[in-house]
Amino acid sequence: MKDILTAWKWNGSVSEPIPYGEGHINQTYAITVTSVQGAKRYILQKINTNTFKDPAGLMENVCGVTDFLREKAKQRGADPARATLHVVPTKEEKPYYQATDGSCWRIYEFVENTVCLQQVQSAEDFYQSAVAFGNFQHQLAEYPAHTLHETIPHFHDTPKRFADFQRAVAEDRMGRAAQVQREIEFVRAREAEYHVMVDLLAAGKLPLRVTHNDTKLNNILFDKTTGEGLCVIDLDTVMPGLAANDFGDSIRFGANHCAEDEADLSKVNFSMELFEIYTKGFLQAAGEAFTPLEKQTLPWGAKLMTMECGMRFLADYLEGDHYFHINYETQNLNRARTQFKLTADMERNWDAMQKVIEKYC
Ligand code: ADP
Ligand code: GN1
Ligand code: MG
Repeated sequence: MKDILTAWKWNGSVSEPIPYGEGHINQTYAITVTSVQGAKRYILQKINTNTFKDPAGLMENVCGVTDFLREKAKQRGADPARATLHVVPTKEEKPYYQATDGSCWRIYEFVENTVCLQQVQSAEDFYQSAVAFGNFQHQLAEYPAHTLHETIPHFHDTPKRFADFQRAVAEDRMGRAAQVQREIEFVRAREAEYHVMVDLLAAGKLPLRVTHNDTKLNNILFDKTTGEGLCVIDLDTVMPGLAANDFGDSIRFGANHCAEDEADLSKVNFSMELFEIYTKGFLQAAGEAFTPLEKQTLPWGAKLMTMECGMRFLADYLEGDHYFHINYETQNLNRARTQFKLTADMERNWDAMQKVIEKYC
């Protein structure tokens, strides 16, 4: 990896990269550059090119969006260095480096004095994350969407995800399907619902917006001092998408008090209180621009993002865990089970969820 780092110009000595963070897709490291001025940290990432087939297009998106958000931060008097990611160009002024083995690497300035949360710790954190993701979408409303590359085609196309899931079950490459029949049935039983949002989009009833598409709590850095949701990170999936999906993915990950792979399902409970807090923050920040139907369909965003993620985890478990990084054998199965438990809870709370949305419209 030391060789990789020579692609950048450093004014100091560069430390050994240390694995960092808990992302499921890229390989992330922290590095420290020490000079007479002191120590400065950076984030080094190996872009997962199995997932992202067009790293050049992806980095064009990232640079375009971060430049745009930096300008917005300056206009509102915020610190542009902390309000968005900052790509460090290589010696050749490129936004990433492609090594001789084909691997692709990028470096971001490390946003210091921040925390990244793997679980909601307080209602206030979750509210802050809602405001940050809402603002992110609101600010990018004027971004020229047609210039964005679609970094993963059909990313939130739930019927397509279901078809992929069905294929994984039929192939059963690892011989694991027999042990997870209950979970497979849970996914199949909801087939008719997977079309709801894509059909509304296809019928021209929902608008495409510039969305983040991976709005997990750990894709936000919070200011350590003020607790403010400071910087939205992980911009690899910024593409035209549905507002309800950004809303829904945050709900799936954050509106509960457990880890995404919690094995004890009695601890996995959808929290209506957190759902309401997120709704309030998200609609306060971005709701003004939404159509009535967009707001009405937010609960569908929550349910479908949760089911979609659950079927993706289960499909990956059946296929041998080649997509999401795992630390132990049944991690993707555990992740799938938490999503199904949360979905069942949402179904029981469906009317109450609609009422919460109405309250903040
Ligand atoms: P992945 O796509 O694998 O999820 P992320 O881009 O989300 O990768 O990065 C993984 C983790 O690294 C984040 O959750 C966060 O903890 C940390 N991280 C990423 N970028 C920065 C940054 N610029 N400053 C500080 N921490 C960062
Ligand atoms: C992945 O990259 P990361 O860890 O933020 C995945 C999301 C899933 C999420 C589940 C590009 O997000 O779609 O919702 O895991 N990202 C990609 O935790 O597939
Ligand atoms: Mg991430």
